Amino acid sequence: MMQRQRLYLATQNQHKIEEIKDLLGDLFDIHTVFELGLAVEIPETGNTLQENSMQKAAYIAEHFQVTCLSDDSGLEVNALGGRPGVYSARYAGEPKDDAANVRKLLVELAGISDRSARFVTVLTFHHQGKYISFEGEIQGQIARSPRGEHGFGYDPVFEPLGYDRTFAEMTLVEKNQLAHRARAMQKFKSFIDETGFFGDK
Ligand code: ITT
Repeated sequence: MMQRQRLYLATQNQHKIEEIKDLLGDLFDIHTVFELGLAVEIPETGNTLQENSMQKAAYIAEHFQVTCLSDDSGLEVNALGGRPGVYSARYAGEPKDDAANVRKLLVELAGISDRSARFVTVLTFHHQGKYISFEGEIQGQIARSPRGEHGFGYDPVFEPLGYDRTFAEMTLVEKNQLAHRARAMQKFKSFIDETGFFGDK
C-alpha cells in the first residue's frame, strides 16, 4: 500500500466537510481549502450543478495545483418546477442563510399538496489536470414544518422516500447511509477502486 494520496476538499461548507470525511474514511489524506489560505469564496456562477461543481474543482486546481474534490448540491422541488435547484444556497437572498431558505421554501409550498422533491450532489474530482464528475440523488418530500437538530441546510424539511423522519432527525452516520452525497461518493469510491487510480493495487 502506497502512501495515501493527499486530497483537498474544494468546499467551504463545514457540514459538507464533516459528512465527506465520514464517507471517505481513511481512503485519502484529507485536507481543507482553509489550510491553503483561501481568503475569498470559491466562485460559482454556472447554470447547473454540474457546471458549478466543475468550476469549484477547477478554481482550486488552478490556483493551488492540488488533487481535489468539489461538491455542488441542490434541492429540486417538483411543484416549484425544480427550484431552488442550482440557487439552493441563496434561495432567500444574500448572505447564505439556511433558516431563511427553509422558511421561504415552506412559504412557497403553503397549500400545495405535491411535496415531492429530490436532493442532488455532483462531486468533481481533479487530479493532475484531469477531471471527472459523479452524481448522486435521493427522492423524498418536503415536510410541513422543520423537524430535527442534526445536519444542515434543508435537512430539517427533507424526508427521504420510505422514511417518516427528516434528515435532521437522523444522525450523520444514518444520513450517510442513504443520502445524495453518499450515493455520489459511492460512485467516486468505486471509480478509485476499479481503476486502481493511484496505482497502489
Ligand atoms: P460550497 O459551495 O463551499 O461547497 P455551499 O453551502 O455554498 O458550500 P452549495 O453551493 O452546494 O454549497 O449549496 C447548496 C445549498 O443546498 C446550501 O444552501 C446547502 O445548505 C444546501 N445543501 C447542500 N447539501 C445539503 C444536504 O446534504 N442537506 C441539506 N441541505 C443541503
